[in-house]
Amino acid sequence: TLSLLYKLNRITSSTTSAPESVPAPNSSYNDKISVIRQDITTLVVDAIVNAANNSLLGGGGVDGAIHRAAGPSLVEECETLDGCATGDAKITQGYELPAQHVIHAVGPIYWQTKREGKHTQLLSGCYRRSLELAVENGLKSIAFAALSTGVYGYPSGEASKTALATVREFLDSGKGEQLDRIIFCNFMQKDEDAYFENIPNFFPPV
Ligand code: AR6
Repeated sequence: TLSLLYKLNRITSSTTSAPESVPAPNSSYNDKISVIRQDITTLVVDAIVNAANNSLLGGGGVDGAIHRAAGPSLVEECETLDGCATGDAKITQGYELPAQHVIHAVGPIYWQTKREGKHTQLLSGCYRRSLELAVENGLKSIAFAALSTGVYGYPSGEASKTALATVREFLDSGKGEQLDRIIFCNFMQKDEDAYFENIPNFFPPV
């Protein structure tokens, strides 16, 4: 639950100097960002972001866990959506989940899309489209699974950098003003570690 979340400014308080290319600190951003390690299906938030596939009809990993917890109405709504392109996202209700909505994002398969040099752009698209959908639907809190870092093979470090850069860019654009909580919800220790390592470069301590 949200009581288990912890604030980024505490996480990064021991960080020293950051590289020159990083964005300037902005305390109002850091107050919105959380990194946790938890089962995403337990979160009480306005939307959780699922790591889906092009069919949107369910699968293994976090997708399977979300569909099991949401109950059969979720796949019924998904059947009406006509799938989803890689790098894009679609929103549904949350049904039996504690989260109000599910945003189904389709991340890139790493080894396929890297060959074409499209992996970064496609993963970034998932995060940006999910944030846009949250704003369009008047949502205030959103929790992302670590998209593509499971069976789709995206390395955790690289994935976390793309996720953090895209969220920072979205907030810098001013479009994310209504969002008061953006959560990176990890399941594996390696993914949480990657966030802790990279977060100070995108959300520097104030
Ligand atoms: N809560 C939060 N994160 C989780 C959970 C959970 N309950 N379970 C797993 N993860 P993956 P992908 C993490 O494989 O790589 C599906 O079959 C997991 O540790 O679920 O984007 C879809 O239908 C990893 O960090 O998704 C697609 O076909 C992250 O969720 C395909 O897998 C994503 O791992 C998508 O592959």
